[in-house]
Amino acid sequence: MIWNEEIETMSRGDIEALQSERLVKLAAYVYDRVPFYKQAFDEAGVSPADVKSIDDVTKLPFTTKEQMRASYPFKMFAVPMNQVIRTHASSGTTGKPTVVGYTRNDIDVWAECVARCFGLSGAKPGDIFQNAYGYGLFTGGLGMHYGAELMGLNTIPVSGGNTARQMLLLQDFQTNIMACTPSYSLTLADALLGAGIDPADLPVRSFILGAEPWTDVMRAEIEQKLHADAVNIYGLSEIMGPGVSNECIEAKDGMHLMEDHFLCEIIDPETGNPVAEGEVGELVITTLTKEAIPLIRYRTKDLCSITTEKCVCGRTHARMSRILGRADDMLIIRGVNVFPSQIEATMLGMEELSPHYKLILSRKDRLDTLEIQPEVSEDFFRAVDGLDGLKNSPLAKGLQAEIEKQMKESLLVGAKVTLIAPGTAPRSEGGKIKRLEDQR
Ligand code: DLL
Repeated sequence: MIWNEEIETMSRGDIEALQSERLVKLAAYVYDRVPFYKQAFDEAGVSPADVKSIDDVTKLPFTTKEQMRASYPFKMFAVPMNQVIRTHASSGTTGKPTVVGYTRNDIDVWAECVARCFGLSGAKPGDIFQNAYGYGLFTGGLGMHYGAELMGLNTIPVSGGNTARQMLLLQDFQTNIMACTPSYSLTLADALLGAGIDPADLPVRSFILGAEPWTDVMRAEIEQKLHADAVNIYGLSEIMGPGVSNECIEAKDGMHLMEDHFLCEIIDPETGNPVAEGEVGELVITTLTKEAIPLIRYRTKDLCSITTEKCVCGRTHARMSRILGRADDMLIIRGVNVFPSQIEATMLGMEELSPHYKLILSRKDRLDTLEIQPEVSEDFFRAVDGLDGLKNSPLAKGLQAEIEKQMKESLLVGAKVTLIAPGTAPRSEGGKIKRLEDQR
């Protein structure tokens, strides 16, 4: 179902007019209320009066995660603290977390965006929704929760992890819609199959998967194992949380952006200049309606492309592609840019492998080297007679050579491949998965 027909099917002209009207207001709002933006506008030599339409957005300065960190915890808030009714923070693997606040209106807008995502994912009022994103400072749990309640779903706030309980609820509560990370959906699929539960017997129709990169090959595997649709949801805490965009179940071909609330650009991450429609670059988002922490041209570091081409579902909002990598976790191996998603896409097509793997980056003689450790399937492990065979058998050596060859073709740089036994690569225990070990 289309949750908000009027907004989601607006003409492109009307969307852009609404965005322009909101951008004009936003420029004045941040200039007056956030000292950080007053200074940034002044330094860029731009005043709110220069902003007359969305075409003027490129005159405005960028905002980076580093700048948000430097304003820890509340310096970028645009409203008095007594108007902030919720605070979330990103986990932040290095240094201080990034803190974001929400006014009551921000929470309502967020719920509206997420309700649209449920519509996009094939949910309808009355469905039973098992929410396996983590509740807490992470935006996944509570973000999905409010949107689900707004749509009128029976919302089960089970949170992340605890696979035995997830399986129990799936069966006993007869869940129709489930949300979790894509890597966790595979953990769950394996646990269900391992326990002799056939997912085809469960009434789950859709899995709403996001918060980490995944691929279409992985989607095929998830859908086949879980007998349900797997749709992609995108978001980030700095901008709002989940619900910035979501694929429609009809096309599963790009995530519709909530363009009435977010003005999105794709830029060349090196030069900062806009790229042509359809080209890959860094996603930059301006929040058009956020009150507590409005952001101007936030550099997400997520690499993707955007299209405004018509979609079969009837919605008119632009679609962004899958996230193809991050401008900052891009691996540079001997001068070649390598994205973990490329490595994954190459391996996921091979039936001798499970969808799990580990990457190890090390430095030898000042040269960066990449080692890929794909986990083999149970069948393959049996065929080579266990661990010894995995190291020494001609069958395993052949597979290893084949993967090395394919990697070289797709990554344009050599990588060492070491096959590992089933069950030994990292698994998601409920949240985002960490596959890269950087030993440099
Ligand atoms: O991960 C918000 C979220 C929760 C999105 C639940 C979807 C579902 P952060 O923890 O701030 O917020 O991480 C944001 O995760 O910049 C991307 O690099 C990555 N990411 C999020 N969704 C996707 C996706 C939440 N569908 C960062 N595909 C973003 C690829 C994603 N990467």
